[in-house]
Amino acid sequence: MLIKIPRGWERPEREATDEALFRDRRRLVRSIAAGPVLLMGGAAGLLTGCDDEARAEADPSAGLYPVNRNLRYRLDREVTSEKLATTYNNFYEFGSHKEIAKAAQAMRIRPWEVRIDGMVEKEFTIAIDDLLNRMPLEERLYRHRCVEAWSMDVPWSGFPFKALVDLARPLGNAKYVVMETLADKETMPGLRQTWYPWPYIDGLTIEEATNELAFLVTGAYGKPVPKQMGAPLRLAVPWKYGFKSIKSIVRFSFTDQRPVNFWQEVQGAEYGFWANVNPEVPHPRWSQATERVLGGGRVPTRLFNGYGEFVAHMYKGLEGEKLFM
Ligand SMILES: Nc1nc2c(c(=O)[nH]1)N[C@H]1C(S)=C(S)[C@@H](COP(=O)(O)O)O[C@H]1N2
Ligand SMILES: [Mo]
Repeated sequence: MLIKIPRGWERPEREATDEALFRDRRRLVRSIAAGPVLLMGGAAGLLTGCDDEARAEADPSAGLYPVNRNLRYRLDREVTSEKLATTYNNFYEFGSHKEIAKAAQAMRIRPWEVRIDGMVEKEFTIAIDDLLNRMPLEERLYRHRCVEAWSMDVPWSGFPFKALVDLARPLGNAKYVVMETLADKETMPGLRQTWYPWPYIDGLTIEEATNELAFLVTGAYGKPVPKQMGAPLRLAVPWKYGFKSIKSIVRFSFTDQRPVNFWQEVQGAEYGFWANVNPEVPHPRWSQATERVLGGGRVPTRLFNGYGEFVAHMYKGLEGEKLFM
């Protein structure tokens, strides 16, 4: 992300603790899931002779797609080719460059559990396939504008974030929802770059999360979303810079404290909490006036990435805040 890396960055104790807890949970999850995975693997193994690792990764959600497109959300450009969108990615857990698609295939996306905690009526953990079965899946065409000034247009499948908030039942005084990405040292070489504040986190106000545009992505191009794009569950908030659209989510925490997101922690002078797209507010090191469309030319960037009619009202009265970085 063209950042200047602060050397010798020390990661806070709380994160080390979280990760230890997380690893234990994962071990537990694996042992519980061993039964069904072995059964499934038996059949797959007979047909393909694939190894244990590959068997455990058969994606049980494949049969859910394609899903119906919601025509309320339209593009004024062509959909980006699947080939480009799936081979030019930002996913620092797998490396700090765009060619991480192959490395990301090492990520294990089953079993996968999502933890809902913090200021909710009752904390709980739900397996991704149970979540998928309970959520109303649809397809939406969304623009995506990276803070680095490139963009793409993707047919995402998934469900409104509001449906997850309704399931979570946050307490009345919760103001934010903080999301966290898987942090697995075994499969994510980027985690060896210890100056980054892993795990990747980001957050929204609950008003933003329940805005009709906030979308939790489980598929892309009519199939389960590929690992490099954030399988099995990633966010799409198209009016904000791309770094807010956190990938491979394992946790949603509800809180009354505004979180410091991953990029803010790395470089607070350049990245903030709100990160709404605005062509008139330059990044400290480059202009945001235009963007390079993947597979296309350079075009003007639009306020709120063209989604002002859906979201601008949420920022009235907040003009004193750094809404656009
Ligand atoms: N966990 C995690 N989520 C992430 C990132 C990341 O490095 N790690 N990069 C972000 C950035 S900067 C962008 S532009 C988008 C890129 O999504 P894409 O690879 O599907 O295009 O993912 C976002 N989500
Ligand atoms: Mo980005």
